[in-house]
Amino acid sequence: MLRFSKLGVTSALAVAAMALTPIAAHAEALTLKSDDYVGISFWLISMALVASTAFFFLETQRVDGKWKTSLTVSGLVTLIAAVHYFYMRDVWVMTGETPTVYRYIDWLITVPLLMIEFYLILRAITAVSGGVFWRLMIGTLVMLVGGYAGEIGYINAWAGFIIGMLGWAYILYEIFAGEASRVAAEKAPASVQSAFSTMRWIVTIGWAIYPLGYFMGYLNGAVSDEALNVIYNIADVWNKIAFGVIIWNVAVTESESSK
Ligand SMILES: *C/C=C(C)/C=C/C=C(C)/C=C/C1=C(C)CCCC1(C)C
Repeated sequence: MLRFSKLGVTSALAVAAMALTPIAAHAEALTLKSDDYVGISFWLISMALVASTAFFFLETQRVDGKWKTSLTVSGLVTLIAAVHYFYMRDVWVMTGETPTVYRYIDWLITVPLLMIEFYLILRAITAVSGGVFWRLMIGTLVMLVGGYAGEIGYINAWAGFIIGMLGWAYILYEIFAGEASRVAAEKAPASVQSAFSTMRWIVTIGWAIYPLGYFMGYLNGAVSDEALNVIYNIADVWNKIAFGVIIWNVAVTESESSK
């Protein structure tokens, strides 16, 4: 018979109580209103991110060893985003304010991981230089640090925007015309080439939503906080979950074709 020690049960209960306390204390303010569409979008997407995480992690069992890292990274992206979404949802539901700090912390961790995916899917099929990895990392950091510094008023808002745009341009150059794109075009099998190409269009079109949000929401105030958050939330489904699904698809296709 399975036996639990008294100490084990007590500490499990204590942890559960600790985890629930902050929620109970703010129970009133935290109730999601039926007409709070932004709050509802935060909820829906949190759950989609949780489900995607379980899916990506479980599916690592199905693919060849060399594809497991890419799939694990997809799951890490959705896991980290899910936790941030819980916090962002609470900030929004309780205060009605845009959770800028949590957004940027989430971006600061998940965007480099998304960038690493370009490197990982190439490395699964051929030799790639570490330079590809580092250039993608540097572009990402310049983009995010510039944007954040501008958004919190640490530097001029326009200067932050321009620095961020330069970082993004550098990333686009690497994946469309730099070494990464050459390796994909010359050495990758068809399925990897097609995944690579879809992924870079996500980085072009799907990612354009964030600087547009910065411009319309922050620089010229043409878009409300409500609209901005819903748009960012939908963008994240595309840029985090769909991006992961593309990688899952190529990992499964390549693993099955090598059997
Ligand atoms: C999952 C989250 C993702 C993919 C977030 C991506 C964020 C960006 C591509 C942000 C880009 C920005 C610029 C290109 C200019 C400056 C302002 C930023 C940081 C919003």
